[in-house]
Amino acid sequence: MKPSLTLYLAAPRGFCAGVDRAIKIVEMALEKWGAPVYVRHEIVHNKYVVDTLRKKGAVFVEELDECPDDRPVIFSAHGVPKSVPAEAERREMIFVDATCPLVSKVHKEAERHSQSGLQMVMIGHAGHPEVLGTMGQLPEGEVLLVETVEDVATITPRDPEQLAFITQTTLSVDDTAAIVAALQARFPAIVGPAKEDICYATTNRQAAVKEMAPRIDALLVIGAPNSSNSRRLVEVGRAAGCAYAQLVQRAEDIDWRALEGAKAVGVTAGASAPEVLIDEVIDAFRARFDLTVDQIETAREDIEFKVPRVLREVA
Ligand code: 2E4
Ligand code: SF4
Repeated sequence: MKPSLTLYLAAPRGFCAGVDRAIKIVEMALEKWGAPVYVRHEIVHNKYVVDTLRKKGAVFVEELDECPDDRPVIFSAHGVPKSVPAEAERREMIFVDATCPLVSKVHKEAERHSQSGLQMVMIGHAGHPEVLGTMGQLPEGEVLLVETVEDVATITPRDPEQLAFITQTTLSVDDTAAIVAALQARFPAIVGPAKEDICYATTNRQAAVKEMAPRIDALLVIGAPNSSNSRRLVEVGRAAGCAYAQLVQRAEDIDWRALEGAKAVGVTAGASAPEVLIDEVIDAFRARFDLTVDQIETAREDIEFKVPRVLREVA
């Protein structure tokens, strides 16, 4: 007799429109130009996705100087500093930018504020490729980074009256609200978006986790350790009262002993985790439990982003 267990699947979960588009761009580039196609940085932060594309002929590198001049290169969904397309142009390379349009929107926001004479404060995680890409839209020193509420007290802007803020798209909605409040308290004149620049997919996945938290004994988030939005889902689960919330890349990572005695487990997936990995996790549960699967849906998503024009004629 297997023990009984209810698995709650969060909805929305997994791929967002920006990830879907970025993966399509690599696939279409391989069709149009043949292999190898170079990709600067993991197209999205998921080993399964990267390994699958590698088998089709994508070559993943960290920097442009690892690419030859005569093969196409794709920039990852997280965005790139301005210096990267500039260098690709100088080398007369074929390049396709797979930056999510919602990240590009933040890039444009930063430029617009800077052109009107404001210095930027970016809320985000140091070293993350999206943060490097967004800060790299402006000259060095034009963007001050804050990661925490405490950091707000330490920054020294040129003119506290001439400031604007932008954010990374994958932050915790609640943590960011606290940082924005601290910025507004210290710099009352600071200009910014209505709330922050966290995208719809990040917001929706966090809301679904909050909704399921009171019903579950444990939460599993399918995603990679370098995936910011996935890691935030674990934190949101813990903050919402889930004593056990864990990031897993694959079913083989599940710590079954930690789930002993659990009657209800929640499963969600970061924006870069494909649905096959969710299916794999469900199958692993089914092998061990008398399983009931239920979905907790808090929003529907129907956003799609077009691929760049250069790839549109590819079937
Ligand atoms: C681009 C922007 O940013 P994060 O580490 O969450 O990236 P990941 O590749 O896991 O997710 C897709 C993505 C890409 C999210 N925002
Ligand atoms: Fe774009 Fe949001 Fe997806 Fe990031 S998580 S790729 S910003 S839609």
